[in-house]
Amino acid sequence: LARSAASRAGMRTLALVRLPSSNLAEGELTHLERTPIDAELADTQWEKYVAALEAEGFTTVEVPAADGFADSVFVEDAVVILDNTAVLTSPGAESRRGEIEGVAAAIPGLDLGMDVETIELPGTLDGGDVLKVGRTVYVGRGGRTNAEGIRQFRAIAIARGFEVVAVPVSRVLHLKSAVTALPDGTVIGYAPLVERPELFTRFLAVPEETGAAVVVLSPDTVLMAASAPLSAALIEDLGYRVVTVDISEFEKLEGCVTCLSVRIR
Ligand code: CIR
Repeated sequence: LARSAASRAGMRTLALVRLPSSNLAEGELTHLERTPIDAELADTQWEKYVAALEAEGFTTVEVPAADGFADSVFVEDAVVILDNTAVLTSPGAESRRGEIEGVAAAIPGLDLGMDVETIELPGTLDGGDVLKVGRTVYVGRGGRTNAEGIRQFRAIAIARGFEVVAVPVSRVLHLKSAVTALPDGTVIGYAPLVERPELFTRFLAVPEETGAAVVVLSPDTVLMAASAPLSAALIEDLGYRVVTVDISEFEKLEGCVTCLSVRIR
């Protein structure tokens, strides 16, 4: 039985995931040209992504599929977890607003007694723009998240003892397309896409764009995309174990490893 350090330590490790919609290929594109999506391969990659989380000790919970919502597989954008509070987001892309209902309905079923807060229009905020590093929450202000969304989010986060730092994002879709954080809090990113690296306490540049995204699986293990072998090698050199998954079909839609799940500890 594969059990991660996190689960051995008795930490709660749930991950929300959502089955790809049958119209996945019609997902939103902002910075990339549309290229054909192999839907069958996407389903296989998704299953392997879910299997990788489970192999590392996560219990995955499937949010009922939102068929017809092409981007619904990117479930991270719909909800942000702050301790015991689920913040339902207000997607910046109109085509994605219908994704929230199903995620909202799934929260009570987790049986965690979570508080629920919501970001309301005209505020917009995508979960992909929210990066938590300890008690600091970086929020990207860009194409999907607006100032009013950040204002609402800040009030929710500050009330729960988090510090909120807003970061401009214009070169990529979401803040977390450009930067994520290692278990020790070092923020990693692909420098040409990071506008203000000095906003992060510790910043480390990685050599590939898709190498900027890691999912923390435990204090010593991260999940990365197979498309970033040089970045994976760099992170292994820092003493981490790197688990890789091929998510090529989701990368064609500007998705990365983080956005395919919501981790709840
Ligand atoms: C979108 O444009 O909304 C989707 N095609 C991709 C969303 C990726 N989400 C993320 O990085 N958090």
